[in-house]
Amino acid sequence: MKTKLIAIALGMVAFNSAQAAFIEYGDEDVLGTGTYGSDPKAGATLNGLAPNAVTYGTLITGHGFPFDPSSGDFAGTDQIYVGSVQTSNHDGYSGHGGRLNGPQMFDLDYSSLVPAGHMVTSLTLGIAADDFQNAVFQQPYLAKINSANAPTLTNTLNAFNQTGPVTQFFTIGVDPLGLSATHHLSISIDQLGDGGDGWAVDFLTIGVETAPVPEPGSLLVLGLGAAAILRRKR
Ligand SMILES: [Ca+2]
Ligand SMILES: [Ca+2]
Repeated sequence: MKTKLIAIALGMVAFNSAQAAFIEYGDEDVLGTGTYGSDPKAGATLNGLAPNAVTYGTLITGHGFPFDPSSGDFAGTDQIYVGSVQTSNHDGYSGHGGRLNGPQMFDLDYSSLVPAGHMVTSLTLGIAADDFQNAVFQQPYLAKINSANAPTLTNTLNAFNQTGPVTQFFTIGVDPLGLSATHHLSISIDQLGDGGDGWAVDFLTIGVETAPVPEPGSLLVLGLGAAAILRRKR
């Protein structure tokens, strides 16, 4: 867990008055099978995406399988999943003994990116997606964000043909109106159909932009102060 915290710290971009930063959850290790040839996030927008906008990393990385998470891996990453109800096998992942039934759940805490008195004005979610093959096997995925159906995320996952297996990072803009006051984002990914097309996630990111929340109380104090100064000047 210590290494994960260090990774999160290193993933944070310095943030000051601009109040824009991102956190990385999990490690960039191609599901524990190796290393990327270059930054897998390059080409994707990590912060400031409009709701439901989608961008992709340019790097597509093939790798060996199967794999299992190492101790200390961020919960839900580097783990092969199949549907919550699996009645068939379409790929190597779906027959791996170490697979888990969905839904794959992520709890992403981004509270460290939201200064006191600020509100989130944009949130950009990044996912290093692996071996999503609905385009081939026609067993659709269903994704939820904060327990609500997330059509754009679902459609993005369902459009992949990651036969190989290959991994590719993408980002998606999440509507700030659907965010939690606790500044945690919960992600759920399951597979419908026969559940027999295995998948995995290598790492995730969250980028947020924030702005100060106008406080009526402080505005009142400022107004009274200004009035007092004006009175003194008379
Ligand atoms: Ca698959
Ligand atoms: Ca990983």
